[in-house]
Amino acid sequence: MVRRMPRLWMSGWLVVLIACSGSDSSTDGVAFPPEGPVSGEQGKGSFTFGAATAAAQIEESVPELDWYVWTKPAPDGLGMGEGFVGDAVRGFELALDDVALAVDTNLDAYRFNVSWSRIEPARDQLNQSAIDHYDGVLDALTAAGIKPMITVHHFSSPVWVDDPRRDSDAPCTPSDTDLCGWNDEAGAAAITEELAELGALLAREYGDRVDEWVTVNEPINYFFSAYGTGSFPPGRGGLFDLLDEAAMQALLDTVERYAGAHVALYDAIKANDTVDADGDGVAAHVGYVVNVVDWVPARNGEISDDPADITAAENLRYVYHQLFTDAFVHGQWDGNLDRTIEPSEERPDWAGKIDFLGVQYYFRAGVTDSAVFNIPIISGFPCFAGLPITEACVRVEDPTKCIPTMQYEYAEDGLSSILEEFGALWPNLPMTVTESGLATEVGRRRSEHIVRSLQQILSARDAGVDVRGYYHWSLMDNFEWDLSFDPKFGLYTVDRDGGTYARTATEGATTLAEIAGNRRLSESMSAELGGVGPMTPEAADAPAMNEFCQKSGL
Ligand SMILES: [Ca+2]
Ligand SMILES: [Ca+2]
Ligand SMILES: [Ca+2]
Repeated sequence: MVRRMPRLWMSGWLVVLIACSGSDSSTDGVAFPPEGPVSGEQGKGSFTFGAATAAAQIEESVPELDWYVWTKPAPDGLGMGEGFVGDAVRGFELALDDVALAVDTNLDAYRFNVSWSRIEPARDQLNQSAIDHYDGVLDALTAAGIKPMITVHHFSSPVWVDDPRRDSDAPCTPSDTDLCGWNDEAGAAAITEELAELGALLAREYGDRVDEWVTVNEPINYFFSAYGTGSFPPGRGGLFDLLDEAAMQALLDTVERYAGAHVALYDAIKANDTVDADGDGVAAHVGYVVNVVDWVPARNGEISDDPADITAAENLRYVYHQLFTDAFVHGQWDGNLDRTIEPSEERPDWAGKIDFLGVQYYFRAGVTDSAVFNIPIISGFPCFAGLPITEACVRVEDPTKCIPTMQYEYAEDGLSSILEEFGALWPNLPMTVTESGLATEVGRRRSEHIVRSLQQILSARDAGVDVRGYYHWSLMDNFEWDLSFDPKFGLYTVDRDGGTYARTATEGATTLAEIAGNRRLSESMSAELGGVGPMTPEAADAPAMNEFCQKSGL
Protein backbone atom coordinates (compact mmCIF):
# COMPACT_ATOMS: atom_id res chain seq x y z
CA MET A 1 0.00 0.00 0.00
CA VAL A 2 1.21 3.44 -0.88
CA ARG A 3 1.80 5.77 1.99
CA ARG A 4 1.60 9.48 1.55
CA MET A 5 4.40 11.77 2.62
CA PRO A 6 3.80 13.84 5.73
CA ARG A 7 1.42 16.47 4.49
CA LEU A 8 2.79 19.52 6.27
CA TRP A 9 6.20 18.89 4.80
CA MET A 10 4.75 18.77 1.28
CA SER A 11 2.60 21.80 1.84
CA GLY A 12 5.61 23.66 3.18
CA TRP A 13 7.47 23.07 -0.08
CA LEU A 14 4.48 24.27 -2.02
CA VAL A 15 4.45 27.51 -0.06
CA VAL A 16 8.18 27.97 -0.69
CA LEU A 17 7.72 27.35 -4.43
CA ILE A 18 4.88 29.86 -4.66
CA ALA A 19 6.77 32.40 -2.61
CA CYS A 20 9.81 32.06 -4.89
CA SER A 21 7.86 32.35 -8.10
CA GLY A 22 7.82 36.14 -7.94
CA SER A 23 4.19 36.22 -8.99
CA ASP A 24 2.01 39.18 -8.04
CA SER A 25 -0.55 36.65 -6.89
CA SER A 26 1.31 36.34 -3.58
CA THR A 27 -0.11 39.67 -2.45
CA ASP A 28 -3.43 39.65 -4.27
CA GLY A 29 -6.48 38.97 -2.16
CA VAL A 30 -6.59 36.49 0.71
CA ALA A 31 -4.23 33.55 1.16
CA PHE A 32 -5.31 30.21 2.59
CA PRO A 33 -2.82 28.39 4.83
CA PRO A 34 -1.73 24.80 4.12
CA GLU A 35 -4.17 22.03 4.95
CA GLY A 36 -3.89 20.21 8.24
CA PRO A 37 -5.65 17.83 10.63
CA VAL A 38 -9.35 18.37 11.31
CA SER A 39 -8.78 18.44 15.07
CA GLY A 40 -5.88 18.73 17.49
CA GLU A 41 -3.28 21.45 18.05
CA GLN A 42 -1.33 20.77 14.87
CA GLY A 43 -4.30 21.59 12.64
CA LYS A 44 -5.02 24.96 14.24
CA GLY A 45 -5.09 27.67 11.60
CA SER A 46 -4.95 25.16 8.72
CA PHE A 47 -7.40 25.14 5.84
CA THR A 48 -8.58 22.11 3.87
CA PHE A 49 -10.29 22.32 0.47
CA GLY A 50 -12.46 19.30 -0.24
CA ALA A 51 -15.58 17.91 -1.83
CA ALA A 52 -18.06 15.37 -0.47
CA THR A 53 -20.30 12.55 -1.69
CA ALA A 54 -22.44 9.78 -0.18
CA ALA A 55 -22.56 6.17 -1.41
CA ALA A 56 -26.34 5.84 -1.85
CA GLN A 57 -26.40 9.03 -3.94
CA ILE A 58 -23.70 8.12 -6.43
CA GLU A 59 -23.23 4.35 -6.55
CA GLU A 60 -25.08 1.89 -8.72
CA SER A 61 -27.74 0.77 -6.32
CA VAL A 62 -27.92 -2.71 -4.79
CA PRO A 63 -31.13 -4.60 -3.86
CA GLU A 64 -29.98 -4.76 -0.23
CA LEU A 65 -30.08 -0.94 0.07
CA ASP A 66 -33.15 0.62 1.71
CA TRP A 67 -33.27 3.41 -0.91
CA TYR A 68 -33.38 0.76 -3.68
CA VAL A 69 -36.44 -0.92 -2.21
CA TRP A 70 -37.97 2.44 -1.32
CA THR A 71 -37.70 4.05 -4.77
CA LYS A 72 -37.99 1.05 -7.10
CA PRO A 73 -41.35 1.14 -8.89
CA ALA A 74 -44.06 -1.29 -7.79
CA PRO A 75 -44.63 -4.16 -7.76
CA ASP A 76 -40.95 -4.97 -7.03
CA GLY A 77 -40.43 -1.89 -4.88
CA LEU A 78 -42.43 0.72 -3.03
CA GLY A 79 -42.24 3.42 -5.71
CA MET A 80 -41.67 6.21 -3.18
CA GLY A 81 -39.96 9.54 -3.82
CA GLU A 82 -39.68 11.34 -7.15
CA GLY A 83 -37.83 8.58 -8.95
CA PHE A 84 -35.85 5.33 -8.77
CA VAL A 85 -32.24 5.58 -7.63
CA GLY A 86 -31.32 2.88 -10.18
CA ASP A 87 -27.65 3.04 -11.02
CA ALA A 88 -27.41 6.63 -9.73
CA VAL A 89 -24.30 8.09 -11.42
CA ARG A 90 -22.34 4.82 -11.52
CA GLY A 91 -20.09 6.08 -8.77
CA PHE A 92 -18.99 2.55 -7.88
CA GLU A 93 -17.78 1.60 -11.35
CA LEU A 94 -16.31 5.08 -11.89
CA ALA A 95 -14.84 5.59 -8.42
CA LEU A 96 -11.25 5.93 -9.63
CA ASP A 97 -12.28 8.36 -12.37
CA ASP A 98 -13.97 10.43 -9.71
CA VAL A 99 -10.78 10.49 -7.66
CA ALA A 100 -9.19 11.99 -10.77
CA LEU A 101 -11.88 14.71 -10.72
CA ALA A 102 -10.82 15.60 -7.20
CA VAL A 103 -7.24 15.81 -8.43
CA ASP A 104 -8.30 18.03 -11.36
CA THR A 105 -10.00 20.33 -8.86
CA ASN A 106 -6.77 20.68 -6.81
CA LEU A 107 -8.55 19.42 -3.72
CA ASP A 108 -6.73 18.56 -0.51
CA ALA A 109 -9.38 16.15 0.64
CA TYR A 110 -12.33 13.97 -0.38
CA ARG A 111 -15.12 13.06 2.00
CA PHE A 112 -16.92 9.91 0.95
CA ASN A 113 -19.12 7.23 2.42
CA VAL A 114 -18.70 3.49 2.26
CA SER A 115 -21.89 1.58 1.47
CA TRP A 116 -22.96 -0.48 4.47
CA SER A 117 -25.40 -2.32 2.19
CA ARG A 118 -22.58 -3.44 -0.10
CA ILE A 119 -20.17 -4.38 2.67
CA GLU A 120 -22.79 -6.22 4.76
CA PRO A 121 -25.68 -7.12 2.44
CA ALA A 122 -26.96 -9.64 5.00
CA ARG A 123 -26.41 -9.33 8.73
CA ASP A 124 -22.91 -10.49 9.73
CA GLN A 125 -22.13 -11.62 6.16
CA LEU A 126 -19.36 -9.49 4.76
CA ASN A 127 -18.74 -8.91 1.09
CA GLN A 128 -14.96 -8.94 0.70
CA SER A 129 -15.03 -7.55 -2.83
CA ALA A 130 -16.84 -4.44 -1.55
CA ILE A 131 -14.24 -4.02 1.19
CA ASP A 132 -11.52 -4.38 -1.43
CA HIS A 133 -13.21 -1.81 -3.67
CA TYR A 134 -12.89 0.96 -1.08
CA ASP A 135 -9.32 -0.19 -0.45
CA GLY A 136 -8.65 0.67 -4.07
CA VAL A 137 -10.30 4.07 -3.73
CA LEU A 138 -8.17 4.84 -0.68
CA ASP A 139 -5.01 3.72 -2.45
CA ALA A 140 -5.82 6.03 -5.35
CA LEU A 141 -6.52 8.95 -3.03
CA THR A 142 -3.34 8.30 -1.08
CA ALA A 143 -1.25 8.06 -4.24
CA ALA A 144 -2.71 11.38 -5.39
CA GLY A 145 -1.96 13.06 -2.05
CA ILE A 146 -5.64 13.56 -1.30
CA LYS A 147 -6.69 13.17 2.31
CA PRO A 148 -9.70 10.88 2.77
CA MET A 149 -12.49 11.54 5.24
CA ILE A 150 -14.87 8.59 5.63
CA THR A 151 -18.51 8.90 6.63
CA VAL A 152 -19.70 5.66 8.20
CA HIS A 153 -23.49 6.19 8.19
CA HIS A 154 -24.96 8.62 5.68
CA PHE A 155 -28.77 8.52 5.36
CA SER A 156 -28.95 4.90 4.24
CA SER A 157 -28.93 1.40 5.69
CA PRO A 158 -29.20 -2.18 4.51
CA VAL A 159 -32.79 -3.40 4.31
CA TRP A 160 -32.19 -5.78 7.22
CA VAL A 161 -31.84 -2.81 9.60
CA ASP A 162 -35.48 -1.76 9.16
CA ASP A 163 -37.25 -3.25 6.16
CA PRO A 164 -39.25 -0.44 4.50
CA ARG A 165 -41.64 -3.04 3.07
CA ARG A 166 -42.91 -3.91 6.55
CA ASP A 167 -46.03 -1.99 7.48
CA SER A 168 -45.18 0.49 10.25
CA ASP A 169 -48.17 -0.69 12.29
CA ALA A 170 -47.28 -4.38 12.04
CA PRO A 171 -45.68 -5.93 15.12
CA CYS A 172 -41.95 -6.59 14.74
CA THR A 173 -39.55 -8.84 16.59
CA PRO A 174 -35.90 -8.16 15.76
CA SER A 175 -34.39 -10.87 13.58
CA ASP A 176 -31.41 -11.21 11.24
CA THR A 177 -33.57 -10.18 8.28
CA ASP A 178 -35.26 -7.23 10.01
CA LEU A 179 -33.95 -5.58 13.18
CA CYS A 180 -37.16 -3.49 13.35
CA GLY A 181 -35.38 -0.14 13.19
CA TRP A 182 -34.35 2.66 15.55
CA ASN A 183 -37.80 3.15 17.05
CA ASP A 184 -37.73 -0.38 18.46
CA GLU A 185 -35.71 -0.37 21.68
CA ALA A 186 -34.24 -3.86 21.31
CA GLY A 187 -33.79 -3.35 17.59
CA ALA A 188 -31.94 -0.07 18.11
CA ALA A 189 -29.56 -1.75 20.56
CA ALA A 190 -28.81 -4.42 17.95
CA ILE A 191 -28.35 -1.85 15.15
CA THR A 192 -25.99 0.15 17.37
CA GLU A 193 -23.94 -3.00 17.94
CA GLU A 194 -23.87 -3.71 14.21
CA LEU A 195 -22.81 -0.15 13.39
CA ALA A 196 -20.03 -0.32 15.97
CA GLU A 197 -18.83 -3.58 14.38
CA LEU A 198 -18.88 -1.87 11.00
CA GLY A 199 -16.92 1.10 12.39
CA ALA A 200 -14.36 -1.25 13.91
CA LEU A 201 -14.01 -3.12 10.62
CA LEU A 202 -13.49 0.07 8.61
CA ALA A 203 -11.02 1.42 11.16
CA ARG A 204 -8.98 -1.80 11.03
CA GLU A 205 -9.08 -2.11 7.24
CA TYR A 206 -8.59 1.53 6.29
CA GLY A 207 -7.08 3.23 9.35
CA ASP A 208 -3.56 3.09 7.90
CA ARG A 209 -4.67 5.59 5.24
CA VAL A 210 -7.58 7.31 6.99
CA ASP A 211 -7.27 9.56 10.05
CA GLU A 212 -10.50 11.56 9.71
CA TRP A 213 -13.83 9.88 10.43
CA VAL A 214 -17.44 11.04 10.44
CA THR A 215 -19.71 8.73 12.43
CA VAL A 216 -23.17 9.91 11.37
CA ASN A 217 -24.56 12.51 8.98
CA GLU A 218 -27.13 15.19 9.90
CA PRO A 219 -28.89 13.12 12.59
CA ILE A 220 -31.82 15.46 13.24
CA ASN A 221 -32.54 15.90 9.55
CA TYR A 222 -32.26 12.17 8.97
CA PHE A 223 -34.55 11.18 11.81
CA PHE A 224 -37.03 13.93 11.01
CA SER A 225 -37.29 12.46 7.50
CA ALA A 226 -36.94 8.71 8.15
CA TYR A 227 -38.86 8.44 11.46
CA GLY A 228 -40.71 11.78 11.67
CA THR A 229 -42.41 12.70 8.38
CA GLY A 230 -41.65 9.33 6.81
CA SER A 231 -40.34 10.83 3.56
CA PHE A 232 -37.10 8.77 3.70
CA PRO A 233 -36.90 5.00 4.12
CA PRO A 234 -37.92 3.21 6.26
CA GLY A 235 -40.82 5.69 6.12
CA ARG A 236 -41.95 5.52 9.72
CA GLY A 237 -44.17 8.22 11.21
CA GLY A 238 -46.02 10.88 9.27
CA LEU A 239 -46.91 14.54 9.48
CA PHE A 240 -49.79 13.77 11.84
CA ASP A 241 -47.37 12.07 14.25
CA LEU A 242 -45.29 15.24 14.42
CA LEU A 243 -48.33 17.02 15.86
CA ASP A 244 -48.86 14.50 18.65
CA GLU A 245 -46.88 15.16 21.82
CA ALA A 246 -46.35 11.53 22.74
CA ALA A 247 -45.27 10.68 19.20
CA MET A 248 -42.92 13.68 19.13
CA GLN A 249 -41.35 12.65 22.43
CA ALA A 250 -40.99 9.12 21.06
CA LEU A 251 -39.17 10.56 18.03
CA LEU A 252 -36.78 12.44 20.32
CA ASP A 253 -36.18 9.25 22.29
CA THR A 254 -35.40 7.48 19.03
CA VAL A 255 -32.92 10.23 18.16
CA GLU A 256 -31.22 9.63 21.50
CA ARG A 257 -30.55 6.03 20.46
CA TYR A 258 -28.80 7.37 17.37
CA ALA A 259 -26.71 9.64 19.61
CA GLY A 260 -25.75 6.48 21.48
CA ALA A 261 -24.74 4.94 18.16
CA HIS A 262 -22.43 7.90 17.53
CA VAL A 263 -20.72 7.22 20.86
CA ALA A 264 -20.43 3.50 20.06
CA LEU A 265 -18.91 4.35 16.67
CA TYR A 266 -16.56 6.88 18.24
CA ASP A 267 -15.25 4.27 20.67
CA ALA A 268 -15.03 1.54 18.03
CA ILE A 269 -13.06 3.71 15.60
CA LYS A 270 -10.73 5.03 18.30
CA ALA A 271 -9.99 1.48 19.47
CA ASN A 272 -9.40 0.05 16.00
CA ASP A 273 -7.70 2.81 14.00
CA THR A 274 -4.30 2.68 15.61
CA VAL A 275 -2.22 3.95 12.66
CA ASP A 276 -1.34 7.62 12.32
CA ALA A 277 -1.39 8.07 8.54
CA ASP A 278 -0.18 11.66 8.35
CA GLY A 279 2.28 11.92 11.21
CA ASP A 280 0.42 14.42 13.40
CA GLY A 281 0.52 12.04 16.34
CA VAL A 282 -3.19 11.18 16.10
CA ALA A 283 -4.42 7.96 14.49
CA ALA A 284 -8.10 8.89 14.37
CA HIS A 285 -9.96 12.19 14.56
CA VAL A 286 -13.65 11.31 15.04
CA GLY A 287 -16.62 13.65 14.75
CA TYR A 288 -20.12 13.85 13.36
CA VAL A 289 -21.71 16.37 11.00
CA VAL A 290 -24.66 18.62 11.79
CA ASN A 291 -27.10 20.22 9.38
CA VAL A 292 -27.59 23.90 10.19
CA VAL A 293 -30.21 26.30 8.88
CA ASP A 294 -30.40 30.04 9.31
CA TRP A 295 -33.75 29.75 11.13
CA VAL A 296 -35.56 33.09 11.35
CA PRO A 297 -38.83 33.99 13.12
CA ALA A 298 -41.65 34.29 10.58
CA ARG A 299 -45.33 35.13 10.28
CA ASN A 300 -47.52 35.35 7.21
CA GLY A 301 -44.60 35.07 4.87
CA GLU A 302 -42.54 37.84 6.44
CA ILE A 303 -39.80 38.01 9.06
CA SER A 304 -41.53 38.42 12.41
CA ASP A 305 -40.69 40.30 15.60
CA ASP A 306 -43.49 38.58 17.51
CA PRO A 307 -41.95 37.09 20.68
CA ALA A 308 -43.82 33.82 20.12
CA ASP A 309 -42.18 33.41 16.70
CA ILE A 310 -38.78 34.39 18.09
CA THR A 311 -39.17 31.69 20.74
CA ALA A 312 -40.27 29.17 18.12
CA ALA A 313 -37.16 29.91 16.02
CA GLU A 314 -34.92 29.64 19.09
CA ASN A 315 -36.50 26.29 19.97
CA LEU A 316 -35.89 24.95 16.50
CA ARG A 317 -32.29 26.17 16.54
CA TYR A 318 -31.82 24.41 19.85
CA VAL A 319 -33.01 21.02 18.66
CA TYR A 320 -31.39 21.32 15.23
CA HIS A 321 -28.07 22.92 16.10
CA GLN A 322 -27.29 22.27 19.72
CA LEU A 323 -28.89 19.15 21.20
CA PHE A 324 -26.64 16.55 19.57
CA THR A 325 -23.35 18.39 20.01
CA ASP A 326 -24.05 19.34 23.63
CA ALA A 327 -24.57 15.63 24.25
CA PHE A 328 -20.96 14.81 23.42
CA VAL A 329 -19.27 18.01 24.61
CA HIS A 330 -20.96 17.95 28.03
CA GLY A 331 -22.13 14.33 28.49
CA GLN A 332 -25.89 14.89 28.62
CA TRP A 333 -29.10 14.31 26.71
CA ASP A 334 -31.70 17.05 27.08
CA GLY A 335 -34.38 14.77 25.68
CA ASN A 336 -37.33 16.95 26.74
CA LEU A 337 -35.68 20.07 25.23
CA ASP A 338 -36.24 22.16 28.36
CA ARG A 339 -32.58 23.31 28.44
CA THR A 340 -32.21 21.89 31.94
CA ILE A 341 -30.26 18.72 32.59
CA GLU A 342 -32.12 16.56 35.07
CA PRO A 343 -30.24 13.69 36.75
CA SER A 344 -31.91 11.22 34.39
CA GLU A 345 -30.43 13.19 31.46
CA GLU A 346 -26.81 12.95 32.61
CA ARG A 347 -24.73 10.82 30.23
CA PRO A 348 -21.23 11.10 31.76
CA ASP A 349 -19.83 8.36 29.52
CA TRP A 350 -20.72 10.46 26.44
CA ALA A 351 -18.64 13.46 27.53
CA GLY A 352 -15.78 14.33 25.21
CA LYS A 353 -16.83 11.84 22.54
CA ILE A 354 -16.31 14.34 19.74
CA ASP A 355 -13.00 15.56 18.28
CA PHE A 356 -14.46 17.88 15.64
CA LEU A 357 -17.80 19.09 14.39
CA GLY A 358 -18.70 19.08 10.70
CA VAL A 359 -21.06 21.93 9.82
CA GLN A 360 -23.34 21.68 6.77
CA TYR A 361 -25.11 24.79 5.58
CA TYR A 362 -27.49 25.32 2.67
CA PHE A 363 -30.32 27.77 3.37
CA ARG A 364 -32.37 30.19 5.42
CA ALA A 365 -35.92 29.34 6.48
CA GLY A 366 -38.66 30.68 8.70
CA VAL A 367 -40.18 29.25 11.87
CA THR A 368 -43.58 30.37 13.12
CA ASP A 369 -45.81 30.04 16.13
CA SER A 370 -48.81 31.05 14.02
CA ALA A 371 -49.40 27.80 12.17
CA VAL A 372 -52.72 26.01 12.63
CA PHE A 373 -50.69 23.29 14.34
CA ASN A 374 -47.42 23.60 16.21
CA ILE A 375 -45.02 20.74 16.67
CA PRO A 376 -45.35 20.01 20.37
CA ILE A 377 -42.25 20.30 22.59
CA ILE A 378 -40.63 22.49 19.91
CA SER A 379 -43.71 24.79 20.04
CA GLY A 380 -43.34 26.07 16.54
CA PHE A 381 -43.44 25.03 12.92
CA PRO A 382 -40.66 25.39 10.35
CA CYS A 383 -40.93 26.19 6.66
CA PHE A 384 -39.69 22.98 5.21
CA ALA A 385 -39.93 21.80 1.64
CA GLY A 386 -42.89 19.50 1.29
CA LEU A 387 -44.57 20.50 4.55
CA PRO A 388 -47.89 22.28 4.03
CA ILE A 389 -47.32 24.96 6.68
CA THR A 390 -46.55 27.92 4.48
CA GLU A 391 -47.20 30.51 7.21
CA ALA A 392 -43.60 29.82 8.24
CA CYS A 393 -42.10 30.50 4.84
CA VAL A 394 -40.45 33.88 4.39
CA ARG A 395 -40.71 35.50 0.99
CA VAL A 396 -37.33 36.14 -0.52
CA GLU A 397 -36.36 39.75 -1.02
CA ASP A 398 -34.01 38.79 -3.79
CA PRO A 399 -35.40 36.20 -6.23
CA THR A 400 -31.89 35.35 -7.43
CA LYS A 401 -31.39 33.67 -4.03
CA CYS A 402 -34.22 31.20 -4.63
CA ILE A 403 -33.15 27.59 -5.15
CA PRO A 404 -36.20 26.32 -7.02
CA THR A 405 -35.46 22.59 -7.10
CA MET A 406 -34.94 22.56 -3.33
CA GLN A 407 -37.66 25.09 -2.50
CA TYR A 408 -35.53 27.20 -0.22
CA GLU A 409 -33.54 30.41 -0.08
CA TYR A 410 -29.78 30.71 -0.03
CA ALA A 411 -28.49 33.32 2.41
CA GLU A 412 -24.72 33.74 2.49
CA ASP A 413 -24.31 35.31 5.91
CA GLY A 414 -26.12 32.55 7.80
CA LEU A 415 -22.93 30.50 7.56
CA SER A 416 -20.63 32.94 9.35
CA SER A 417 -23.18 33.80 12.02
CA ILE A 418 -23.78 30.11 12.82
CA LEU A 419 -20.04 29.35 12.88
CA GLU A 420 -19.52 32.28 15.27
CA GLU A 421 -22.42 31.11 17.43
CA PHE A 422 -20.92 27.62 17.59
CA GLY A 423 -17.47 29.04 18.34
CA ALA A 424 -18.97 30.78 21.37
CA LEU A 425 -20.97 27.71 22.47
CA TRP A 426 -18.11 25.22 22.14
CA PRO A 427 -14.85 27.23 22.07
CA ASN A 428 -12.64 24.14 22.21
CA LEU A 429 -14.39 22.20 19.46
CA PRO A 430 -12.73 22.58 16.05
CA MET A 431 -15.09 22.81 13.09
CA THR A 432 -14.93 22.16 9.36
CA VAL A 433 -17.63 22.99 6.84
CA THR A 434 -18.08 19.40 5.67
CA GLU A 435 -20.84 20.33 3.20
CA SER A 436 -22.18 23.41 1.52
CA GLY A 437 -23.53 23.66 -1.98
CA LEU A 438 -26.23 24.95 -4.25
CA ALA A 439 -28.58 23.16 -6.61
CA THR A 440 -28.43 24.90 -9.96
CA GLU A 441 -28.16 24.41 -13.69
CA VAL A 442 -25.99 27.52 -13.96
CA GLY A 443 -22.27 27.12 -13.39
CA ARG A 444 -21.85 30.79 -12.62
CA ARG A 445 -24.17 30.48 -9.63
CA ARG A 446 -22.05 27.63 -8.29
CA SER A 447 -18.92 29.79 -8.61
CA GLU A 448 -20.67 32.56 -6.71
CA HIS A 449 -21.72 30.13 -4.01
CA ILE A 450 -18.18 28.85 -3.56
CA VAL A 451 -16.58 32.29 -3.33
CA ARG A 452 -19.31 33.58 -1.01
CA SER A 453 -19.09 30.53 1.27
CA LEU A 454 -15.33 30.92 1.52
CA GLN A 455 -15.74 34.60 2.36
CA GLN A 456 -18.17 33.69 5.14
CA ILE A 457 -15.75 31.11 6.52
CA LEU A 458 -12.88 33.61 6.36
CA SER A 459 -15.03 36.10 8.24
CA ALA A 460 -15.65 33.56 11.02
CA ARG A 461 -11.93 32.75 11.13
CA ASP A 462 -11.14 36.46 11.41
CA ALA A 463 -13.51 36.54 14.39
CA GLY A 464 -11.36 33.85 16.01
CA VAL A 465 -13.49 30.79 15.24
CA ASP A 466 -11.54 27.53 14.76
CA VAL A 467 -12.95 26.47 11.39
CA ARG A 468 -10.53 24.47 9.31
CA GLY A 469 -11.92 23.85 5.88
CA TYR A 470 -14.59 23.79 3.21
CA TYR A 471 -15.94 20.67 1.51
CA HIS A 472 -18.18 21.43 -1.44
CA TRP A 473 -21.37 19.42 -1.83
CA SER A 474 -21.02 17.71 -4.14
CA LEU A 475 -18.20 16.46 -6.34
CA MET A 476 -20.66 15.50 -9.08
CA ASP A 477 -24.40 15.59 -9.74
CA ASN A 478 -26.15 12.84 -7.83
CA PHE A 479 -29.34 11.28 -6.50
CA GLU A 480 -30.89 13.85 -4.17
CA TRP A 481 -32.84 11.38 -1.99
CA ASP A 482 -36.64 11.82 -2.18
CA LEU A 483 -36.21 14.52 -4.85
CA SER A 484 -34.40 12.11 -7.16
CA PHE A 485 -32.14 13.61 -9.85
CA ASP A 486 -33.59 17.08 -10.54
CA PRO A 487 -31.47 19.08 -8.09
CA LYS A 488 -27.98 19.42 -9.58
CA PHE A 489 -25.36 19.95 -6.88
CA GLY A 490 -22.26 18.82 -8.75
CA LEU A 491 -18.99 20.59 -9.41
CA TYR A 492 -19.17 18.18 -12.35
CA THR A 493 -22.34 17.39 -14.28
CA VAL A 494 -23.17 13.79 -15.17
CA ASP A 495 -24.66 12.74 -18.49
CA ARG A 496 -27.33 10.36 -17.20
CA ASP A 497 -29.89 11.09 -19.91
CA GLY A 498 -27.41 10.31 -22.67
CA GLY A 499 -26.41 7.16 -20.84
CA THR A 500 -22.68 7.88 -21.00
CA TYR A 501 -22.38 9.01 -17.37
CA ALA A 502 -19.59 11.31 -18.56
CA ARG A 503 -18.53 13.95 -16.07
CA THR A 504 -18.11 17.54 -17.29
CA ALA A 505 -16.66 20.39 -15.27
CA THR A 506 -19.02 23.23 -14.38
CA GLU A 507 -17.72 26.74 -13.95
CA GLY A 508 -17.86 25.97 -10.21
CA ALA A 509 -15.19 23.30 -10.63
CA THR A 510 -12.95 25.72 -12.50
CA THR A 511 -13.39 28.38 -9.82
CA LEU A 512 -12.72 26.02 -6.92
CA ALA A 513 -9.71 24.53 -8.74
CA GLU A 514 -8.23 27.99 -9.22
CA ILE A 515 -8.72 29.01 -5.59
CA ALA A 516 -7.50 25.69 -4.17
CA GLY A 517 -4.60 25.53 -6.65
CA ASN A 518 -3.36 29.02 -5.78
CA ARG A 519 -4.45 28.70 -2.15
CA ARG A 520 -5.69 32.20 -2.64
CA LEU A 521 -8.95 34.05 -3.24
CA SER A 522 -7.97 36.90 -5.50
CA GLU A 523 -9.41 40.38 -5.20
CA SER A 524 -10.81 40.23 -8.70
CA MET A 525 -12.57 36.92 -8.02
CA SER A 526 -13.99 38.28 -4.77
CA ALA A 527 -15.25 41.39 -6.53
CA GLU A 528 -16.74 39.46 -9.42
CA LEU A 529 -18.37 36.55 -7.60
CA GLY A 530 -18.43 37.33 -3.90
CA GLY A 531 -20.39 39.40 -1.43
CA VAL A 532 -24.03 39.08 -0.48
CA GLY A 533 -25.69 40.88 -3.38
CA PRO A 534 -27.76 39.48 -6.26
CA MET A 535 -26.53 36.31 -7.93
CA THR A 536 -26.64 35.26 -11.54
CA PRO A 537 -30.27 34.20 -12.13
CA GLU A 538 -31.29 30.56 -12.41
CA ALA A 539 -31.93 29.27 -15.91
CA ALA A 540 -35.25 30.47 -17.29
CA ASP A 541 -36.31 26.89 -18.00
CA ALA A 542 -35.38 25.61 -14.53
CA PRO A 543 -37.86 23.20 -12.94
CA ALA A 544 -40.89 24.65 -11.15
CA MET A 545 -40.18 27.72 -9.12
CA ASN A 546 -41.01 27.85 -5.44
CA GLU A 547 -44.22 29.67 -4.56
CA PHE A 548 -42.17 32.30 -2.80
CA CYS A 549 -39.92 32.85 -5.79
CA GLN A 550 -43.10 33.39 -7.81
CA LYS A 551 -44.59 35.78 -5.30
CA SER A 552 -41.48 37.84 -5.69
CA GLY A 553 -42.09 38.02 -9.41
CA LEU A 554 -39.41 35.61 -10.64
CA1 LIG B 1 -5.59 6.36 10.98
CA1 LIG C 1 -2.79 11.58 12.05
CA1 LIG D 1 -34.12 18.43 30.23
